[in-house]
Amino acid sequence: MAQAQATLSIDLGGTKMLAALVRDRTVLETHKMATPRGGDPAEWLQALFDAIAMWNGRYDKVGVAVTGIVDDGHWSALNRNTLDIPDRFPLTDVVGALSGSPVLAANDAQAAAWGEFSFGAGRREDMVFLTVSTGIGGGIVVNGRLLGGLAGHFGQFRLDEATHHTLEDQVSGHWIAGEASVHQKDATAREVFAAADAGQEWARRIVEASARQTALLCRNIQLALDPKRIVIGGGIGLAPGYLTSIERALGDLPPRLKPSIHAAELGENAGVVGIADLAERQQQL
Ligand code: BMX
Repeated sequence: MAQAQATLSIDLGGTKMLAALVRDRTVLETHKMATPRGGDPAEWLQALFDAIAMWNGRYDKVGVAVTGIVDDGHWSALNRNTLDIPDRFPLTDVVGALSGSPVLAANDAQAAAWGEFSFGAGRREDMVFLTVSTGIGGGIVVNGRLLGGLAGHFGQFRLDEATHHTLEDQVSGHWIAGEASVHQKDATAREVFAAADAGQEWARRIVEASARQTALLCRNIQLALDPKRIVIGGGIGLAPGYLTSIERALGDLPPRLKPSIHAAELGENAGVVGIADLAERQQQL
């Protein structure tokens, strides 16, 4: 009997674009590229589809998870520091034309939340997923239902009425790299973690400051939603030592108020696995 076609999954974040062929939640092949961060999203997507042209004919539907908000198939940024996307970019139309297949699109962190809830560290319990990445995204699953729209956009919480600074502007990978620039020119967030690991005090302070803010966010999420689990992913969230720093910052909390923190088990595949499952179910958010 002929094998069922796979789903083409795309996870387009502020730093990288990950494409994968996924069948029955199994990632068969992946291709990763840096997100260009300049020019037009149609050009980024064209470059990605050129790079995966060898997969043509192996998929019959597409799931696209993107940083930013997707309304009626149109993609917009909430924070242009994370990725500068023109307002209401026609995402599903453009990907539909490039792939020739039906397309389901959603926010990247919500898709990853669904992946972790269904097949990873969420264990199919009420959960909140947090990605600490270029920005800070999130997804909420309650009673088996993934909340769509703006729900889970914790990185957009405002800290300050006067400046409109967002939480992610003081926590995320983008912030970590910016803070490091006076110590090491053009340092990436990854290089800051390496410097902290090598014992550089300035780098350790930046990483700790970010982890403490994330711990505070987890405390507040627990009070708002009381999830069974908070699952943390993203390049920063899963960087060595980050979760331990969050746990340390939560150390003194009374047990009833303490969030149950878990590392994302699907790692960087959470988004592609989650959006593949949503596309297979044709589950619009
Ligand atoms: C921002 C926001 C979210 C996204 C989150 C993580 C934009 C462009 N993105 O809060 O929609 O989920 O970043 O995105 O406004 P990532 O690119 O860091 O994975």
